Amino acid sequence: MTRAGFAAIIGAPNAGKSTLANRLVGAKVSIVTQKVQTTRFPVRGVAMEGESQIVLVDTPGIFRPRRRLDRAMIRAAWGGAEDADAVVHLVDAEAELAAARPGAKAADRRAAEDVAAIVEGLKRAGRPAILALNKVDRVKPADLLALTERLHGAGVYSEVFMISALNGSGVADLKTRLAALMPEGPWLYPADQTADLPARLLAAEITREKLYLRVHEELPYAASVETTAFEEKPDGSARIEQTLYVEREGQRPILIGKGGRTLKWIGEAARKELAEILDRPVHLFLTVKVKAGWAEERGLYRDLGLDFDV
Ligand SMILES: Nc1nc2c(ncn2[C@@H]2O[C@H](COP(=O)(O)OP(=O)(O)OP(=O)(O)O)[C@@H](O)[C@H]2O)c(=O)[nH]1
Ligand SMILES: [Mg+2]
Repeated sequence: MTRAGFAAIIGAPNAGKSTLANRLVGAKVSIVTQKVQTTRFPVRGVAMEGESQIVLVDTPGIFRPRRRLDRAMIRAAWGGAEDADAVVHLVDAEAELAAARPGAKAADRRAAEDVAAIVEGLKRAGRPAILALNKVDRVKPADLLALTERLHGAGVYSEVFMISALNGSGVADLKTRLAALMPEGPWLYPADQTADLPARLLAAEITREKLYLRVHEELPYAASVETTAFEEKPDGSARIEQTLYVEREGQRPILIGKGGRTLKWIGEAARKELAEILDRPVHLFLTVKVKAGWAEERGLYRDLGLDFDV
């Protein structure tokens, strides 16, 4: 008898949600960077485990929002959890432990505050979640035990898993558990499908990932990527045109780099990966434009499946 359902992965920015989604699916469905707030909208990935189909919903990190895009991202993350058959709260165990030590870094303290706010949110929602402590490859087992006890004490978790989304340890057990939690029913996707992002959006995400990897500080948050043309050529290759938006004129030269070096690196890295994912040669053309209000445009939110008015 087959099972199928949704499992949402929620958590603070940078907890490793997209890494875990990719690991469970066994393919890259969501972009990953070392920077917080990489994922901007819920991304689905399809994992199979025996007769069970688990549709993973990778969500944007939940944090204290500042701008409209932040609020929409967080609303979407909680929305993903509300609609799911299982909710995994992923916690960066390394950051959580570091935050409790004297002289902790601001980033770790912020991550711990976000975790506390998510625990409150889960309490209010009144539904049990699975706690998954991530990045256990970076912490001592003894510390992990104390952390588990503390978080479990909040009374919002049905069970705890200790995993490394990066090296895969513990992920198989979590997957088995999620499979068992899926309701009986027919599969929602063909068994060989792993992702459901439209090719244009996936292509834009890959380029955005490279931008995040290459450009630092505030710029990634001031940038967005749009695929403006996606053409299948008769020779079997794909011709893709994309526009990279930044908010201010001063950001344009940073994104382009000396002699165009930065943009070239981004384009080359994105092209390589797209060729792999699409399994065909890719010709990628990038243009940089300044559009102060891109993050205030209704159309963007619609395209990403985000709510504009939150
Ligand atoms: N050491 C270690 N690093 C990890 C692990 N899981 C994820 N990471 C790293 O943590 C960083 C963030 O990973 P992401 O998967 O992008 O995190 P996210 O929760 O999706 O982040 P947002 O989309 O910004 O909310 C990346 O540099 C990952 O390589 C892990 O188990 N161990
Ligand atoms: Mg992510």
